[in-house]
Amino acid sequence: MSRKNQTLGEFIIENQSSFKYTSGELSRLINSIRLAAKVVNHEVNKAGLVDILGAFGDTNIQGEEQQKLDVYANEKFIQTLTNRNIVCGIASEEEDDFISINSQDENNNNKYVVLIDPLDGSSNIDVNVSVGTIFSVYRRVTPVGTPVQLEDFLQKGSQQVAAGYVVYGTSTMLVYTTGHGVNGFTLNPAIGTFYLSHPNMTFPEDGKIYSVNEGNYIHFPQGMKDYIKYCQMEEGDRPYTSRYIGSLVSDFHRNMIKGGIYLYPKSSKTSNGKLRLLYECNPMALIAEQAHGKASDGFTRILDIEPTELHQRVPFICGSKNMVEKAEEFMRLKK
Ligand code: AHM
Ligand code: MG
Repeated sequence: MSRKNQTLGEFIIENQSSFKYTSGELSRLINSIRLAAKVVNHEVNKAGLVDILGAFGDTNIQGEEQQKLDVYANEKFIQTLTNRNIVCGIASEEEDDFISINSQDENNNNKYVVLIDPLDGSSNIDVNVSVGTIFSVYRRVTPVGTPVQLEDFLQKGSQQVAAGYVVYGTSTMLVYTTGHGVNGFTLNPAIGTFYLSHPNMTFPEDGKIYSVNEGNYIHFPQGMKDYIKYCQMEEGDRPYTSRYIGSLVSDFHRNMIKGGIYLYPKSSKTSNGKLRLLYECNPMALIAEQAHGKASDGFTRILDIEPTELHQRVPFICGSKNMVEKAEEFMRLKK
């Protein structure tokens, strides 16, 4: 039984028996993410104080400039999961290829792989706006004890055993699901402990907020343009309110609490949108569905998409169920 003010540590132990496979491995994994999140949070919070801002001078596989904190967060999450011998493989948005942990230890019988976006929305760092970490967990499909393969990572989102995010906001929160609803924990920075503050989080069925980078409107497909016009039309409870932080985790988090829809469609400039299926869309889609919301590429359920490559991008529509269904209706009318 979860109760408010329970620590994340207590919650993990008490809920361990509800996991499909109860070896304790998944509990250790969530614990490691909790630890790395605290370390990254500490660094994110002092970003304005130390000379850590600015481009690192490196570009990641998507050809984008990396910020120093991206590199730091990437290292911390990988180190924590590797050193504690928790998983057999890791794929990160900041790495070109996946990392096999088996290859370093032949006795590694771990079953889980983690996919992570260590610091999402990092262009927000140097203007002191919230950023986040997104993670996704799968059971490997290749035999335990052998080096992980690409197919262990290229699984459909519906196969995820856990997913979550950390939002480094006015408070730092860790929100996650292991397939039994969504729970949110707030960090008390004075003692470094996460407390259950948001048990059983759910999207309101309907909402009044739409979140989209409207600067790209001219490049959107007609169905998306029509849906945005619908959001702005005066009728019933419309026009909706427009809110866009440009940090997926924060936009999603607000919409889950207040009711809303997040849209990152394809455009004439980006044929598959911007967001990555494996590191961003799948984990957020699992959380959305577990919170009674919906996630789609406009036509297909995100969790049903068969991945073909690690850094694949996909259009992303996610949020309150009725709002996502309405957006899909418009998309179907005019592809
Ligand atoms: P990133 O992984 O490079 O940080 O990009 C992902 C971010 C999301 O957090 C955010 O919703 C989106 O990019 C914003 O993109 P845009 O600036 O094009 O609106
Ligand atoms: Mg990202």
